[in-house]
Amino acid sequence: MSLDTTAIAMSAPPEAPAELVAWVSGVAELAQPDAIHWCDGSVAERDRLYEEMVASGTFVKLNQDLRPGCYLARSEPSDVARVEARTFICSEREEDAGPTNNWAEPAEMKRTLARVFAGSMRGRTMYVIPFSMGPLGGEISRLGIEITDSPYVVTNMRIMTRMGTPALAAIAAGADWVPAVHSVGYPLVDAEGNTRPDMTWPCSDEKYITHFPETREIWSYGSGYGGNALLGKKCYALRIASVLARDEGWLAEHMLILKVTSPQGRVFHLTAAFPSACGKTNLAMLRPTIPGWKVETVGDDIAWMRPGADGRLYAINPESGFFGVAPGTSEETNPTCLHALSRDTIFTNVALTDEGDVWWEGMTPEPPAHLIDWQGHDWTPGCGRPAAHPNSRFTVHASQAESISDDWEDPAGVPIDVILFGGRRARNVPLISESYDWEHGVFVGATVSSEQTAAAEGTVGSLRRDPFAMLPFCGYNMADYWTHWLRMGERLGDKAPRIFQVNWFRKDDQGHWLWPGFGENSRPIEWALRRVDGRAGAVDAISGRIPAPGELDTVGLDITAEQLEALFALDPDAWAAEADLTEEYFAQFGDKLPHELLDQLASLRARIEATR
Ligand code: TSX
Ligand code: MN
Repeated sequence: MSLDTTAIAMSAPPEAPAELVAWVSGVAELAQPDAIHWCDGSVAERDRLYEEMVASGTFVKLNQDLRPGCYLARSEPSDVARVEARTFICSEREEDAGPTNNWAEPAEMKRTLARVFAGSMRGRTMYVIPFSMGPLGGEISRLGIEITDSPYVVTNMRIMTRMGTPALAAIAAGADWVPAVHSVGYPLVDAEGNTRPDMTWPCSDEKYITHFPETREIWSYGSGYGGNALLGKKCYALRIASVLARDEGWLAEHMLILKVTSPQGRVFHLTAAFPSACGKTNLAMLRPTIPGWKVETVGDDIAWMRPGADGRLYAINPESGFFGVAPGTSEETNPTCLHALSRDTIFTNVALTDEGDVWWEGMTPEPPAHLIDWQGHDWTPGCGRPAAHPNSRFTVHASQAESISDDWEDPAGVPIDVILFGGRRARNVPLISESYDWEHGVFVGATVSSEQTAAAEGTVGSLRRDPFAMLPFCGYNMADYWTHWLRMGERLGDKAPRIFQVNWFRKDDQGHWLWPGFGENSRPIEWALRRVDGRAGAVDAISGRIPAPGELDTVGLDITAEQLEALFALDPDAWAAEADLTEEYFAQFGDKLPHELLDQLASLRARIEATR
């Protein structure tokens, strides 16, 4: 039995503005839920949803002595990651989505959505989630409303965003908000009134993750997982926000944010963009090995940045939690993260121990003798299957990281001194290299790449470009995005952050890591910060300015002179070959490619020739 308009209006909190109630009513009339619940964000509401999900089998309550406040969800095996092939930018003009996005004509996509959303919530409760990306009321922060039929989404959104009554109050006070509609696409009642039992992880084979940049709307259908369903994150904070940022003169970036304090007490902030599988969350929680330096976490995934009154670039973390990949997280790789997961965490698709605790590959050197794997089956070491899904996740509040910075919720943001661009490169790219200027930095960001691992598509060793680590997340034409970065540099002038390229993943000819990584990454970062201070020597090289001999602090590090040299070796032939690949890569953007990037390619080639 679906609700009538009066019942829908009655369900709304008194402060909900008429325009919002009308929109919610429209979605309810389309999706026909049995009930509507407006989320207040309270602990009582959370605990009620947790209990309901335990009762329905969506959540396994973990051993509360070992993991207080922790739960495990297991997804359908078909719904384990973001679905880029089903992600669409529905701009009026195809060229505004650009060659790196899937485009769909907006009116046609709206017809498709009207079809799939019709009755899609029958038999379910529709949740209305008011949320703020960024501290409530902050200058850089933004509001949204997600409608969803998934209680799993509600409880994850409560960790990942500032969700509930205060966000609704801000909307009621007149602030702009982005509407986002989500359905798992598994109605429990069909049009004829026939019912079917629920699944522990309802979803649909047909999936649409859609963005309307002109009308600033998000509609997501068919998946309950991560960035497909927690619409504040990739859909809003990156795809829609990148469009807002272009139009309003700011930056919405796929970057972590760090606060670094020197032994002298000087405070720096940096942001860093890395493609997937580079250990971004590990860097966000770095424990520096150089004595006297302190590194603290502001964010691990997304940065919204705006020029402040003093002309500098200020960043906020629009999120309030970490939705991180579990496998590989250990006492060795990221103790800070592991400790954060000791309580009040939602785990998705990790393995369950006989004691009611969690486990994943890489958590301990030896696996337990028996587990229940991510699909709910018995698992023993050597059975040939991973116990946790490789993309299994934790959802945890940012405040639970002992490394969290005291300024992580500063509504004004933190002033950015340095921007890092990273990639996973066995060859060619040095440990660290400083861009000659902002334009060169934009070129470095635009050409970011990682070598293919066997798991991904394509051949091992070939380059996969991921410009600014934004390939799946830019809500408009990537070439226009580069132009926007160039314009931002002009506006920031000499107040612009300095841009560096880093690579923790270089190997020698025998395939051994040349750099120990992890906490030792504080050494190249320290060099970058000394550069900002004008106290570190550099030499001009093909890639940029690299540390002058003796300038990288290697005191106490077990590294040979040959290894150090190999970390910074630049082969002109290999760089010339890569410049040719960059030219090919740029060609797909046609006339939209800003000429500055072609100028940078020419400068790079001139530097290569000068070393021959
Ligand atoms: O996260 C990583 N970082 C960044 C840390 C702040 N990883 C993990 C892989 C990405 C998911 C790294 N792996 C890093 C790194 O800097 N470096 C490496 C490669 C590496 C792996 C192991 C060792 C050395 C380098 N050493 C031993 O195993 C003893
Ligand atoms: Mn990310």
